[in-house]
Amino acid sequence: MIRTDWTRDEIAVLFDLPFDELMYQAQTVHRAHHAVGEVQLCTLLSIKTGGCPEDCGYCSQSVHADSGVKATKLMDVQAVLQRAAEAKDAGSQRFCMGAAWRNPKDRDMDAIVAMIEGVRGMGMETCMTLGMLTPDQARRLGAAGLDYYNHNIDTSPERYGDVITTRSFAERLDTLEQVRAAGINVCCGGIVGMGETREDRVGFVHALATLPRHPESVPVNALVPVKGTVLGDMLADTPLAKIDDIEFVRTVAVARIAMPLSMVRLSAGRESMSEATQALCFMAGANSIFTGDKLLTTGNRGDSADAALFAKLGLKAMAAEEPMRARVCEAAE
Ligand code: SAM
Ligand code: DTB
Ligand code: SF4
Repeated sequence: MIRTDWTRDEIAVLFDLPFDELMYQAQTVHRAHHAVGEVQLCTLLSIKTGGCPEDCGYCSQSVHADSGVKATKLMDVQAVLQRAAEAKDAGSQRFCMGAAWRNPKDRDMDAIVAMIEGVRGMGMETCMTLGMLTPDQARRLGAAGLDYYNHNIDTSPERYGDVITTRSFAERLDTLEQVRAAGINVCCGGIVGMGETREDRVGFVHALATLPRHPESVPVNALVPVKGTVLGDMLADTPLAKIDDIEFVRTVAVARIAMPLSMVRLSAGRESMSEATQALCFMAGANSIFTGDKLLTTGNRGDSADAALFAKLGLKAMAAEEPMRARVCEAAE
C-alpha cells in the first residue's frame, strides 16, 4: 500500500527492528513492486561546476568551502551532448546534469532547454539539478520534456539549518511543488553520515515519505567527506561521528519500506563503501546507482569495478522504466 500519512513513530519503529526482520520486510516490499536483481544505471555530469553562493556544509562547490574546486562557466551544449552519447554507449539509461547554482538565470535557460532536447533525442531519460526554480522556469523545463528534476531535502527539517543557512527547508519544498506542478517527475533524497542522529534519519525519511506524492527517485547519498568543507573537516576531526555501515543499510531499507514504488538510488559514497555493504543495500531495496568514475567533483567506483560487482551478485542493468514511473504517479494520485 502506498501511504503518505506515515507517522514519525512508525518510521522510528522500522529503524528499531531487528536487522533480519527489517531486511525481510524491505525485501518483501521490494519484490512486490520491482524486478529482483535489476538496477537502474544513471550517469552524472557537472555542467557548471563550483562558485556556488549557497553554504551547504557538505559541498565542495560552495564559495564558502576551501576545497580547491575551480569554478567553471556553463558547458557548451555540444560538449554536453557528446558526454551523453558516451554515457549511452556505456549502457546508461538516465543522464543527470547538475549545475552549482542557487537558481538558474533566465539567460541560461535556452542552453538548458537545448541540452534536455538533445539528450532526449538520443533516447535517454533526462534529469537536471539546477537549484531553486521559479514557476516559469519549471514550466519551461517541463515543456522541453525534462523527465526528472533533482532537488534534495538533504536531512531532517530539524537538522537542516545546521547544514545550510542560505536557504530554508520550506524553500526546498516550494521548488518541489513547482516541479510537480510542471508535470516533471521528482528526484529527492539526501545525505546520511553527516554526523546526524538516528532521530534525524527518522525525520529525513519521514519528510520524504509524507510529501504529497512520493518522489519517483530517492537518492540516498553517503557523505563524501571533502577537505575544506565544514562537514568534511568535522568528520576528519571526529572520526567517531562516521556513520556505521549497518545504520546506512537500515536507512536504505526504511526508505524502501516507506516508499514502495520509488527508485531508491545508492548515490554518492559508493567509492569508499565495501562490496558487502553495497550488496546489503541492494538487498535492502536500493535499485539504482550512478555509474562512471566521477560524480560531480568527487570520484565514483568506475564501470569495470561495478561490472565485476554486478557479476558477483548476479545483478543486471534495468531496461528503461517508463511504465514504472507512470504507475508511481497514478498510485499516489
Ligand atoms: N546546486 C543544486 C542543489 O543543491 O540543489 C544541485 C547540485 S547538488 C551538488 C546535489 C546534491 O548532491 C546535494 O543536494 C547533496 O545531497 C549531494 N551532495 C553534494 N555534495 C555531496 C557530498 N560531499 N557527499 C554526498 N552528497 C553530496
Ligand atoms: C544526488 O543526490 N547525488 C548526486 C546528484 N543528486 C546530483 C550528486 C552527488 C555529489 C557528490 C559530491 C560531488 O561529486 O561533488
Ligand atoms: Fe551549491 Fe548545490 Fe553545492 Fe549547495 S549542494 S553549495 S546549492 S552546488
